[in-house]
Amino acid sequence: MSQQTVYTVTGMSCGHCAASVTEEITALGGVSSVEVDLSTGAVTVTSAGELDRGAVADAVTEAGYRLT
Ligand SMILES: [Cu+2]
Repeated sequence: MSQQTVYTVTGMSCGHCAASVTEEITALGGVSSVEVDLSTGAVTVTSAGELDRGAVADAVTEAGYRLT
């Protein structure tokens, strides 16, 4: 069963930022889609099961941004 979680990421300003965050989060196991809203920083992640928030935070940090 897939589930959606909305995270807020600060520091993204353009499509490249969104692409980096999307790439890093997509690399986490079980993630089927990532949608980024640049105007709000909302990142909607669809995954097969519950994601570990710490792992998502690490992925966002890896991309160069911060999970709030
Ligand atoms: Cu950017």
